[in-house]
This record gives sequence, C-alpha cells and structure tokens, in this order.
Amino acid sequence: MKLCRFALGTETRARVGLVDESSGGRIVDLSAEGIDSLTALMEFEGLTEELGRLSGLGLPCFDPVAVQLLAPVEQQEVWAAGVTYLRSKKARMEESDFSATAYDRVYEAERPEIFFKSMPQKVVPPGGGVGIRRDARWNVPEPELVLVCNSRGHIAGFSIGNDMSSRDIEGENLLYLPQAKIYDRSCAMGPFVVVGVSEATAREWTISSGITRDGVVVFEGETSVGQLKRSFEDLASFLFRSQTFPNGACLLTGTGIVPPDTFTLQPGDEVTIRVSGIGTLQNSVVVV
Ligand code: DO4
Ligand code: MG
Repeated sequence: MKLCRFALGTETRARVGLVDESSGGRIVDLSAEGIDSLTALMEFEGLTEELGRLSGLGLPCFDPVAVQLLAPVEQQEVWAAGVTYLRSKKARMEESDFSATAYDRVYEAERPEIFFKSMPQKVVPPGGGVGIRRDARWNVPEPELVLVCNSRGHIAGFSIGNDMSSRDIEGENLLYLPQAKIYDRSCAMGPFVVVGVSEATAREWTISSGITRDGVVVFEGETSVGQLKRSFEDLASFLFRSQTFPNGACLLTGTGIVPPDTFTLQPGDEVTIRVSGIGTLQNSVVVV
C-alpha cells in the first residue's frame, strides 16, 4: 500500500493520500477522514488493516496528475547511511587516495557509516530542483532506498531518496563530507511511502536511475536492493542508538549506482530514480 502527501491547486495545506492501485493510481484523500499526518500513521500498529478499512469508506479521490505530490516528510530528520554497496565503496576508494582505507574499513566494520542529511523542511519534493553546489566541479545523484522509521525505530515504510553529492569535495578530504552532502536542495524524497512490505520483499526490488540532458539519456544505471550489504534492522538500530526521534526519522540506505568518473551533472539535467516496488522520483538539476 502506498501513502503520499499532496496538495490541491494553490492550497498551502498538505493532505495525506492513499494510492488506489485498483483505479489506476487515483489518490484517496485520507484528510477527508481527519487524517492529516503521515507521522501519526507510521506509529499505528496494524496500519495495513486500518488502510484497508479507510479505502472502503468511499472517500474523495483525485487523479494523480491533478494533484501536487509533496515530499513524504513532516517533522522527521533525514539521515543517510554510506558505503553499504560494494559499488559505492569502490567508487569512493578511487576518488580519494587520501581516505581510501576509511571507506574500505567502514564497509567491513560492524558500525555503519551514518550521517545527517537534511532537515525535513529542506527536502526537495518530486518535480522540484535538486542542487549542485556552485563551488563543486564533480556532482552526482545518489539513488537510494529510504527507510521510514517511526518513533520506536520500527521501519514502518519505504520511500525513494536522492543523496545529491559533490564527489570532488568529498574526495579532497573526508572531513569535508558534510559540505559534500549537506547544502540547499541536496536531498530529494518521494513520491510515495510504501507500507506493509517485509525486508525480504524489498530486497527483491530493483533501483534504476537515468539522467537526461537536452532530451538525450547521458547516464543509466541499475542495482538491486539485495546488493545492500547490511540489514535494514541493523542500519535503523544504529541510527536509534543513544538518539531519540519523537517523530521518527528517515534513513537513506546508501547508493549502489555510481556514474562513471568522467560524468558530472549539469544544470537542467533531469534525474529519474525508480524503485520497482515504490514508483519514480524525478527532479531537475539547479545550481545553488
Ligand atoms: O562516505 C561517503 C558517503 C557514502 C554515501 O553516501 C553512499 O554510499 O551512498
Ligand atoms: Mg549516499
């Protein structure tokens, strides 16, 4: 089952929607039943049963093209794990002699790399502009599966994320990682949160990404969530160690898709990230 946040017309209010797959993806307006918070839904034991009940109430529905899909984040901090796929470890070791052993070690270590990525209000929605830094020369998207965790650290759903990164800044010195990773428009998420799916099922999903420039595809890549080295529970439990998230937290799980070293994003590029069990996140690139 897929949930989303959306707005109608020019209204500033965010509504919560349930995607009705049986009607070609029409969006059932759960706000019409007083449900205005995705965060509260994530706390619900028996969420799928409750969503089944709500879908039978005949609530108002909207054509997905008639609504504005918002990022599926409310008050959640967004964090990210890194070097969780072999492809990511190799690419990072190549981009930096200086920090190569750090990537090698963290890939094998019990403790994963986890870093802060974004305040919720800064997350770029589907269709919004993702940023490349004006002081960076080598910029890439990082297509990632997102774990949507509730306040108890339970993985309540999955979404799609883009951990935009400046490879030259990260490669110059690992201590520059926050600048390579956290800047305006560096994190996009959406459009849906899929609930009621086990880790075993999510591990069968494919993540694919394409980058189009002036209508021409300039990069395509694909991986499987099954290539992720660590379990979802392991990643979420490290995030929640000695740290409380009263509204839950979103955790990007690392990238397994890295464009060739000769590739850098340009303003105007269109980045598409598709996760087979979730949907497609599309954003254009802007300089920030
Ligand atoms: O260590 C740098 C960041 C790694 C990362 O973001 C990833 O592997 O996806
Ligand atoms: Mg990443």
